[in-house]
Amino acid sequence: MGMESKFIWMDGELIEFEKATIHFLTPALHYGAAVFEGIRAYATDKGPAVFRLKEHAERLIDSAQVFGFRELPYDAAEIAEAIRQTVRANGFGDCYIRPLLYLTGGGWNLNVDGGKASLAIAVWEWGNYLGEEALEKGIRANVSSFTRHQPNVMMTKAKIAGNYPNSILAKTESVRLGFDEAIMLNPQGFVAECTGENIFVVREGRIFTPPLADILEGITRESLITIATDLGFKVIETLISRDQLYVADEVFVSGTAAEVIGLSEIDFRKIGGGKTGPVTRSIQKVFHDVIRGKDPAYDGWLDYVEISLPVKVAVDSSAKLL
Ligand code: PPE
Repeated sequence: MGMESKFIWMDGELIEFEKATIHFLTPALHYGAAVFEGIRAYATDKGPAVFRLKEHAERLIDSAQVFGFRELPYDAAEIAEAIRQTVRANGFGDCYIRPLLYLTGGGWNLNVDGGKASLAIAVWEWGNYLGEEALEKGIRANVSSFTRHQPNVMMTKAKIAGNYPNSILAKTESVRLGFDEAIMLNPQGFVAECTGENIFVVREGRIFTPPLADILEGITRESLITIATDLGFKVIETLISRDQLYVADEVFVSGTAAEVIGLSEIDFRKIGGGKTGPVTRSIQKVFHDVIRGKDPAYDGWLDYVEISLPVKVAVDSSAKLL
C-alpha cells in the first residue's frame, strides 16, 4: 500500500516523510497508549475538502479525554488547522488522514500522567479499502469467533490504539478463512460492529442499527442516518441478533476508510439478492455525491482546504511574456 507523502506533521512542524520517525522507547508503541482518528479528504470542484473535519477533531479530543490525558498540546480547532495544513502541503486531492496523539517521554509505570501527549498527522492516497469491486458486488463477511469489547474493559467510544488488536484478531481470522470482513458480537451476543465499520440491517424498507452504548460513535454512521432519514427511511437503533442478519433484505457497513459497502454474504448465507441492494445503493449514491461536493444540502459537512490558504503571493512580475 503506497502510504508515501511529502510531509508528515509532527508537533507543529512538517517533517519530510523519511525523517518522520519516533524512538523505539516510546511508550505508545509498547502499550498502545495513543488515540487516533481516520478522516478522508476528497477532490471537489472547489479543491480538496475534508469530510466532517470538525467532528473528527472533536472526537480525537474526546478519545484523549476518555483515555485520561489531562493536558493536550492542541485544541480541536488547532488540530483541524494542522490537518488542513498537512493536506495542503502534500498536494493531495483524495486522501486518508491519520492524526495520532501518542504517549511519549515517560509513562513507563503504566500511568498516563508519567508522560505527555505528542501529535502527528500523516496523509496518504488510500483507495477502496475493501476492494474495487465491493461497491456493486458487496463483500463477504463472517461472524467472528472473537467477541467485541465489553465496555468496562476497553473504552469503546475512544479510538485508542490499544483497542485495535481486538479488530486485528478478528480481521486476520476472517481474511484467512477467505472472507473480506468480520462482524463482531458484543459480550451479550448481539451484533456490535465490524473491525473498522459500523453496521446496518435493512428489512421491509426499514433500517436498523445497533445502539451506541458499546460501539464506536461512527461519524459515517451518523451521516448515513441523516441521509437515510432525509431520503424518507425510518432508521431504528435497536439490538440486533445474529439470525436477524441472516434474514435481512440488505446489510451494509459504514466507516471513513470503507465508506458505504453492502454485504453480499454472511456466514455462507446469501443476503437478499446477493449483491449490494437498492436501499444501500440509494444511500451510497447520495453519500458519494455529498463527499464530492455535489449535493448542496450537505455542503456544511465539507471543509474546503484551499479556502483557508493565506493569500497567494503574486506571480513574479519579471516573468513577463517575451
Ligand atoms: N467502528 C470501528 C471499530 C472503527 O474503527 C471505525 C472507523 C468505525 C466503526 C466507523 O467510524 P467512522 O469512520 O467515524 O465512520 N475505522 C477507521 C479505521 C480503519 C482502519 O483500518 O484503520 C476508519 O475507517 O478510518
